[in-house]
This record gives sequence, C-alpha cells and structure tokens, in this order.
Amino acid sequence: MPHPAHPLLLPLPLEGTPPSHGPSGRPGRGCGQGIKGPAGSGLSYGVCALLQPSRAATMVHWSAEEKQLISSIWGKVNVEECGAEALARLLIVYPWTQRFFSNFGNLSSPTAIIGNPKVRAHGKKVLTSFGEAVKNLDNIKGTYSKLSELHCEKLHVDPENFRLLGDILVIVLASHFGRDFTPACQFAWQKLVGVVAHALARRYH
Ligand code: HNI
Repeated sequence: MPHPAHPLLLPLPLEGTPPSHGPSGRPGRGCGQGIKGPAGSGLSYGVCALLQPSRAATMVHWSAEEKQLISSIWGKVNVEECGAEALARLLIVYPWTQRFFSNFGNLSSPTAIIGNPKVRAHGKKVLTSFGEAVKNLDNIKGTYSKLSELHCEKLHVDPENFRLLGDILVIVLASHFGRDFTPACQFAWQKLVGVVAHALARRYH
C-alpha cells in the first residue's frame, strides 16, 4: 500500500455511481473504485486518473452532460491557486520536469518550489490557457495549434509531460472540490486533459 502522504495520493471523494463510459466515449472501466485508505479512516484513494491512459480520439464528441460537468467546475476554479498547485506538484513529483524551468530560480526542495513566485505565475498562466480549452471544447486542436508548435518545436517538452500535468490537475481539482467532484465530473475532466495533451502534442505526430 503506498503511503497516503504521497502527493499523488490525496484522498479523493469516491461516491455515487461510476459512469459507464470511459474517456473515449466507449464503454470502459468504471472510475468509482479506488484504493481503500487506512482501516476505519473511511478514506479511499482515486487512482483512475493515474492508471487510465489517454484515449483521445481524432474527432472528440462532448455530450451535453460532459460540457455541463466541465463548465460547472471551471466556473468555480481559482486559477491562480489551482494553477500554482498543479505546476508545483508536477515539479515535485516528477523532478525531471524541472529541467524545463532552469531559469525559474530555486527549485531545490518542495518548500522552495511551492514558495517560488515564478512557479506560481507560470502555473497561473498554464491554467489560464487551459481555460481556452474549456471555452473551445469543439476546437481544442485549433486552439492549441500555436502552443503546440512552441512546446514541441521550441521548448522540446516531451508530450508525456502534458499527460502528467493533466492527471495532476484532475487530482488538484478533486482535492479542491471534494464531494462536488463526482466520479462523472472526474471522467469528464480526465477526458478533457487527455484531449488537451493530445492537441499540445500534435506537432510530434
Ligand atoms: Ni507550458 C510556456 C501552456 C504544459 C513547459 N505553456 C507556456 C505558455 C503557455 C503554456 C500558455 C506561455 C507561452 C508564451 O509565452 O507564449 N503548458 C501550457 C498548457 C499546458 C502546458 C496549457 C498543459 C496543459 N508546459 C507544460 C508542461 C511543461 C511546460 C507539461 C513542461 C514540463 N511551458 C513550458 C515552458 C514554457 C511554457 C518551459 C516557457 C516558460 C518560460 O516562460 O520560460
């Protein structure tokens, strides 16, 4: 059993009926199961965000329910807080991602990363940009065309890192929204971060 203090294993609210469709829109594994927390704690750890590979199809269809679930959460997201937290977690949990931010100053410890103003500012910038996907669900590829060029051709960011950040974002949202982040919400967001990662990685394809 992994230690619950691991930053990727914050307790997630897992209740309600798991959705019957996976992020691709095809029937998939339910997302309502997690790892049970310590006996008697009543906690469980949502792991599907980590285990589910991105299966973004070329033509992405969004149901009215998915659109509603995504925008209802997005309307309440504190972009500055969640953006900063997601980027800090990425840099802490996957330290090799620090190499892209060598001009950001002190990233020598989790405390330094969390308190680093450049990490905060950049996290906000990234999550603000993520908002463009929310506003343009039906044209995410077009929306990220220029950014894909930048990340792939100029910054040389391995596309796997987009997936890692997306998964972390889902976890951050789950920890911020608690029980409001239902399994159906989690599925819709997991699909969205997969599609965004795919769009950003387009220049590699
Ligand atoms: Ni990312 C710059 C959006 C994931 C490394 N990134 C940007 C900018 C936006 C942005 C917007 C600013 C562009 C500009 O100045 O014109 N990045 C996004 C989005 C995601 C993402 C929407 C995923 C959801 N970026 C990542 C990941 C990494 C990353 C996963 C590396 C691990 N990005 C960078 C770097 C820069 C950057 C490096 C330049 C930073 C700087 O200012 O020097």
